[in-house]
Amino acid sequence: MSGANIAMYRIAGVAIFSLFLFGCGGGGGGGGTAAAPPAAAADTDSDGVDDSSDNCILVFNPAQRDTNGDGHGNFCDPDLDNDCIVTVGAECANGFPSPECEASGTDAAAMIPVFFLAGDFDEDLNGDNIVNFLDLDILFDFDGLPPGPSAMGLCAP
Ligand SMILES: [Ca+2]
Ligand SMILES: [Ca+2]
Ligand SMILES: [Ca+2]
Ligand SMILES: [Ca+2]
Repeated sequence: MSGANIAMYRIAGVAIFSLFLFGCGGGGGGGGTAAAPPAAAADTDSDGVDDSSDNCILVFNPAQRDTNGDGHGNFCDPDLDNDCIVTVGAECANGFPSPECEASGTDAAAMIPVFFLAGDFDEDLNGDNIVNFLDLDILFDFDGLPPGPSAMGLCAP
């Protein structure tokens, strides 16, 4: 084998070795250990409004509709008399609406004057522009509880 041939083999060997190295080093795009993403702001109900500013932290309400402006979105604000507790009362638990319920002074009673009326009422909890049994269902779910929770915390204990 001549010196020239040896030199050629060496050059070829170095080239192949270089390709091998390059192939290994450059082929891993996208692999490897990615840095941990920054902690996302909490959005418990996934409505696109961070918990830190959501007026109904546990209810999907991207519109944040709050017709009485008290910091609790309508979806979680069946506290129609604004005393920070939602009450149905025995008078309203059955046969709602009824005169006995209406005389009870509860939050359920406060819904009676606009029941089955269309409009942007505080009593329209779900925002479908009518006060009906769907809204009453929400109110019943809150019986004995404060409205919210809301980031504004107006009725926080
Ligand atoms: Ca919400
Ligand atoms: Ca409200
Ligand atoms: Ca109340
Ligand atoms: Ca409604």
